Amino acid sequence: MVKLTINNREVEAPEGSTILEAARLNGIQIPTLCFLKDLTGTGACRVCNVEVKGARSLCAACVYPINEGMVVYTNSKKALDARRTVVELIVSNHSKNCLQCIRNNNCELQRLAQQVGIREEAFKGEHTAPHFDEVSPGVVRDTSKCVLCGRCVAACEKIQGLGCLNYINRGFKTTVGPVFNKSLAEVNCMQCGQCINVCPVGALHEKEEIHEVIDALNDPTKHVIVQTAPAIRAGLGEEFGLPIGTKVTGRMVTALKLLGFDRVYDTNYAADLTIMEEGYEFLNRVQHGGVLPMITSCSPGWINYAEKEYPDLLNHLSSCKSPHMMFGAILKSYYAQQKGIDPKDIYVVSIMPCVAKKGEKGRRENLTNGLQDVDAVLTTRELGRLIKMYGIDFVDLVDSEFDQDMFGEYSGAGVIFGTSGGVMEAALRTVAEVLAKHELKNIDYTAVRGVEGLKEATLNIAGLEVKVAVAHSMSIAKPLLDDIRAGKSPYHFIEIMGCPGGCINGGGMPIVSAQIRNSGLNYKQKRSEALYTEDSECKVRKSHENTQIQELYKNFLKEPNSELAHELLHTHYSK
Ligand code: HC1
Ligand code: SF4
Repeated sequence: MVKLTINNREVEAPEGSTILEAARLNGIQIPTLCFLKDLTGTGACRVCNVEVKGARSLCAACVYPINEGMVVYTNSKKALDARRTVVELIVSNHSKNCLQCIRNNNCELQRLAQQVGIREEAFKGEHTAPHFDEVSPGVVRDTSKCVLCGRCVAACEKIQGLGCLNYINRGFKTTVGPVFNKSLAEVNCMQCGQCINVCPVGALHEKEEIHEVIDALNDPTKHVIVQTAPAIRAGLGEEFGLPIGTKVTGRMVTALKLLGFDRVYDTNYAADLTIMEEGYEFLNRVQHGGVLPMITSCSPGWINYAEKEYPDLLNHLSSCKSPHMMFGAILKSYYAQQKGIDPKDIYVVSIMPCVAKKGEKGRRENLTNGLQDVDAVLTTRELGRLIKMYGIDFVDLVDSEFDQDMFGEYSGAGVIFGTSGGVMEAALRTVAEVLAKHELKNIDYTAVRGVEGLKEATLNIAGLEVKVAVAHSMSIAKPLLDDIRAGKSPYHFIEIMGCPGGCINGGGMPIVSAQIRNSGLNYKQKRSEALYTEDSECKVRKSHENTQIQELYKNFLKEPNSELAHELLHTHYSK
């Protein structure tokens, strides 16, 4: 341990710590803007300037290492003045239309300006020429708000290994964007939205569809159905100040009913349907010499990546559409028939933790009889905004149940789809039982659980050795894909999700502030636990035991992977 003095207090911190880490460890907060634990730490913004006795100038606490006997003042007049000037300079080049900004009241620059005591516009003058890009299906980039912190640059590079964003130009013209300031639609952006989640301001955000949904809700000719992804219940509460990991399933359903949706269903039902289709597809590939390893296909960010980066491996991807798209296809076929509604009058809204789902819904490969399976996708954050717009007091709502007719049942397997490893575990619960031909008691595949790193397992299923792997984010998936390409992958089945931790950390989930991220709280784990808790409480925990799924096959689809199932529930990919 190293002994030093911060603000006249003797403190200790492990060798190799920065001043920022040592201070935080001892309960002393130094404001930052560009710093994000495990992602950045370059001293780019200089907000964390502190005075170090004997040093010739102020030091950036996030990069300056501590040493024995060091004397630091985080709040000397010199440090406070410098910090305020740095923030004033950042604010001077920031479009200050806070009232219209999507991040109003949830903006780190707003908080920082308040914290350092900015009361007037200190530097007036020219602004760097702004650039507004809303061409890609899900992500909007507005450089007039960008503070050049580099957090999005690090997210794209380190999490996805893509490097779609970087600093461009020099000096006053410096901005952050794709090469040559192209649109995100023109580069290899997978639309994961991880850059949005780390942006401290409103420079990156999802393309909003709230007003299209409000129009549909007010159109008497439309039968408007909403479905909610598994991860929403584990995050929506955060939009209303509830602690991370609070499960709000019942309150969410009540809110959706108050918003006026004609039916409120859970995508979990369709996750069970996906397992039937995907599980049998896997069995088929194993038993008939099909292409292995088979890779899951429910994460559209991953699909975008695969199409652009590994087009030669597309035959490894399951042909299954993702659960919410399957649900949309069933609603506009079977449900429409049963209820006597013209499919054109059914408007399906998916509440998703994901930004890439906004693009997935419009893919031409996913059209059924010329219609989109899903008409609008709102992120968890957008649903939060919609609920606030309607003046609904979310925290005090009582619980309600999803509509039960036709698609109201779901298994615990469907719930855990929303966290990394969940799709694999759900599939194994069904595949193992189909192969074993009898009921299996141990259905908790804990080896594939967890929100960090690559997970692998070798399972003996009815005498068959099955090797599986679970990867979330492309930096983890890439080595697996390179092995497949090189013909040396040992696996039979791989789950790949675009976002680290899976959908519970999707690009449409509530923003987790730098303060919380830097505190070391494992917010992904907290959200994930909410889903495993719901799984353990479910009476039915295997997709094939969902009786309403059994009825759907009996009355409509006939059997998994039938011709009709293929027509409605499967897709293909484009090179
Ligand atoms: Fe997901 Fe899925 S689990 S992709 O991770 O397969 O987004 O939550 O909705 O469709 O069910 C996301 C979550 C989600 C689909 C399901
Ligand atoms: Fe990179 Fe994902 Fe952002 Fe695209 S959406 S720029 S892939 S982090």
